[in-house]
Amino acid sequence: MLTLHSFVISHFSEKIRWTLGACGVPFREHALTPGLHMTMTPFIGRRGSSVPIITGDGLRVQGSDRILRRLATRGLIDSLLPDEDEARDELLVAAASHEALGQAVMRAAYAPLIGDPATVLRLWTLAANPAQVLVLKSLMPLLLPMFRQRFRIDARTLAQARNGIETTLDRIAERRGNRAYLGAAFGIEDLTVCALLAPLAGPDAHPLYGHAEFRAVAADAVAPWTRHPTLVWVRDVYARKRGAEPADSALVMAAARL
Ligand SMILES: N[C@@H](CCC(=O)N[C@@H](CS)C(=O)NCC(=O)O)C(=O)O
Repeated sequence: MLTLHSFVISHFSEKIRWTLGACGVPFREHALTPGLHMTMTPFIGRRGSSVPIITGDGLRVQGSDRILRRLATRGLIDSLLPDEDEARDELLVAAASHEALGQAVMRAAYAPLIGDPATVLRLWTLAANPAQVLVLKSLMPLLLPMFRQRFRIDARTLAQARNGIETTLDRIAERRGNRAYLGAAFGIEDLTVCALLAPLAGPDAHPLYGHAEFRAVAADAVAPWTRHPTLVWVRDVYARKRGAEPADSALVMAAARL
């Protein structure tokens, strides 16, 4: 069986979690604790420290777009792709083109929290055991400045991130027009865009991003766009397509601790 190594709060992990669920691919989720993950992910994925990573069934793939390609090659995500080879490749390239959106959402969501270590600790320890909580708490004064520097969360990059998000929200709305999806049917690009925007959209159908506590934490970051047609669309797609998480999933258990 596949294992998805994730953070429960990671939207790039949500992209793969949703994909596997939507395609009926059996998997278990190994939810790591942000901040402490760096002692494990370089050895699990061998391409740096980031999640998501997929292992099992002969696979060891790190990076959500690389994961999608490998799953596609194995014919595991056919229901989110067109039949013809060329069109499949084009759609995977289109999905991968939203990497910058994911990074911008990450910066915009964390920027208001960087001066609030208690909230960051709460979000990062949603899947942690008590010992990990203690260790992370003691490391916070060291980790937060490192995190801020490594992911370049400063006034200039925040302004760029917010501009990028706004442009993308408008562009997606324009491209979609009155259609239900970006393509002729729900596909991997729709899922990618919706997963990467979900921390801002706060869809009811997502146990964590739709949780009142999470929405309150994200409120500052989302404020200008709460009613933007693209975020309204994301909530709608989640309602129609996301499917329920199993009651014993890492995500549901994390949401119960929020
Ligand atoms: N391009 C990567 C981006 C993944 C990414 O930025 N993941 C974040 C969590 S949302 C992460 O793991 N950050 C911690 C790190 O890089 O060590 C992908 O598509 O998987």
